[in-house]
Amino acid sequence: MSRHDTICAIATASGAGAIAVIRISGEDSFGTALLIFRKNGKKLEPNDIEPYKAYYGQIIDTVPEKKPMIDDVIMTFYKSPHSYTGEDSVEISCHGSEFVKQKILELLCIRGCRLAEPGEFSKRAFINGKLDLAQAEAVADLISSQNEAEHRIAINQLKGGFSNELRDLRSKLVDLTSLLELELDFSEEDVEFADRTKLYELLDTALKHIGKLTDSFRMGNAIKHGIPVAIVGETNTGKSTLLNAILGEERAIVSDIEGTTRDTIEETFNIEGTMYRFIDTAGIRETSETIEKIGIERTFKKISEADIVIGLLDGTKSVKDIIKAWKDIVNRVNVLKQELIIMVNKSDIMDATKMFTLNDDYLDYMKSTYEKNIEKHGGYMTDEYCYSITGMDLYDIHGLLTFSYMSAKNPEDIENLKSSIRHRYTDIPQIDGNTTLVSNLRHFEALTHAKESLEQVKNGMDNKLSADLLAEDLRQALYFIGSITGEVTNGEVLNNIFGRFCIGK
Ligand SMILES: Nc1nc2c(ncn2[C@@H]2O[C@H](COP(=O)(O)OP(=O)(O)OP(=O)(O)O)[C@@H](O)[C@H]2O)c(=O)[nH]1
Ligand SMILES: [Mg+2]
Repeated sequence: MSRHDTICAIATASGAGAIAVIRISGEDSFGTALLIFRKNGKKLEPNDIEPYKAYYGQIIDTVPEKKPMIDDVIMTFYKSPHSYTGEDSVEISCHGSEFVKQKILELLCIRGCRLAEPGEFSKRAFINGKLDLAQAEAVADLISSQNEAEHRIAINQLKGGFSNELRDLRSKLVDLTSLLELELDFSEEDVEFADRTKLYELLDTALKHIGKLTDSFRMGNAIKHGIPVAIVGETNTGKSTLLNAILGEERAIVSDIEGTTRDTIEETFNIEGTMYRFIDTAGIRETSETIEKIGIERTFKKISEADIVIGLLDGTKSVKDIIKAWKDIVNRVNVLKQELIIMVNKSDIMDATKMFTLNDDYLDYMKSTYEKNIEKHGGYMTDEYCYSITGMDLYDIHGLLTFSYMSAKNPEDIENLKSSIRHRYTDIPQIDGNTTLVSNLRHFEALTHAKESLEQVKNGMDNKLSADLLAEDLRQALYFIGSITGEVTNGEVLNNIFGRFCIGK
């Protein structure tokens, strides 16, 4: 496969449609396309073509003598370097029949084109300097965007917003490096040239900048893949029933056997325009069974990664057991960072009088926790102290006192839960075209590595390491940042990235 081949592919979605677009790119695009095209019955030569003009005509099968007409089409010609790929390119708009599309591709291949690999048009655009790597990835994100927030992130990245920030960051680091190199140049004379205060200052701004970008990943990732909502609790509390009810389909296996769900099951669902990723998990219980144990470890991991945790309790259990299960969940959630929604399930078959006891016991437990601590503090409990005792601040404890009853089998309860999810999670910022949110794992990892290298530099400076060692870590940081936009890259990385694109893009 040579990058000098002329390539072709169907650029529109598969299946029948009103029209479809076939794309050709490479040196011989004009010549090859014109071999199978007739305008008013006449063949045109590449020199006859005025680029950026649409030509109406017919695709002709020139191989068998009879020359049957395949389709009425419009051909548009783009002259290098002013095309998406930066090469001579042609787009054929034909009727969207599967047969017509395949036939045109076949004719082009007979005449010397080769079928494009996935993402090959974008890869050529990158190689020819039309887009940097982050922008090329934004093209794929734009195509797969399903809501406004995802779309905005992709557009900002495509316009170069993210790349500009990286350039900014890079130039800060280059300044740093040159200060250090100045010192290196004079190291023979044993002079510490670089002003270390200035170095610290530059380093801190760079670290802050990277920190802002890496922090945005949680949000960017939530927007791209859905806000993670983990449904957790002991076995048999109805987690899988709840997942199915939310999705409106039988996605997970439900049974009254404890430990039915062994692995996590994830499915996205849109509530009032916001995408959530619901995660059904293996029920938490003591077990010696290896596979179930692995599943439960995954549950704990999912709890820590989720933005919202739905703690599901089984209302048919005793009050004591319910409270114990409730405490187990609360202890695993970081209520300062995560939203916790506690639900007592199976209200349809639970003993209603238990609700009162449960509420009272719950309140009693909280009240006694308060009172014990308030006594210790002479009648006044600070937020910090409350946090050190309970892992929660006062406000959150009040929030936790409210828990609700529901039945996963009652559609009305499911609707209420959905709206409570929607309204309790209001963190999504208004994303305008200028907000940079990191939403790509590759970018996040590169930024994290860059941050680590910069922290090394800082440590090194604290420990008075020599300039050449510091410069080495700085170069590492520059390398990682450069890898995001593709200033430094290798074939394997490129194949990996573009291989995930669709054919024709
Ligand atoms: N009556 C009633 N039964 C329920 C409700 N929710 C779940 N169930 C039943 O409870 C049993 C367990 O439900 P599952 O959804 O499999 O429970 P789970 O929490 O996923 O269980 P594991 O996967 O084993 O952890 C099934 O028999 C369900 O039909 C409910 O709200 N009311
Ligand atoms: Mg289950």
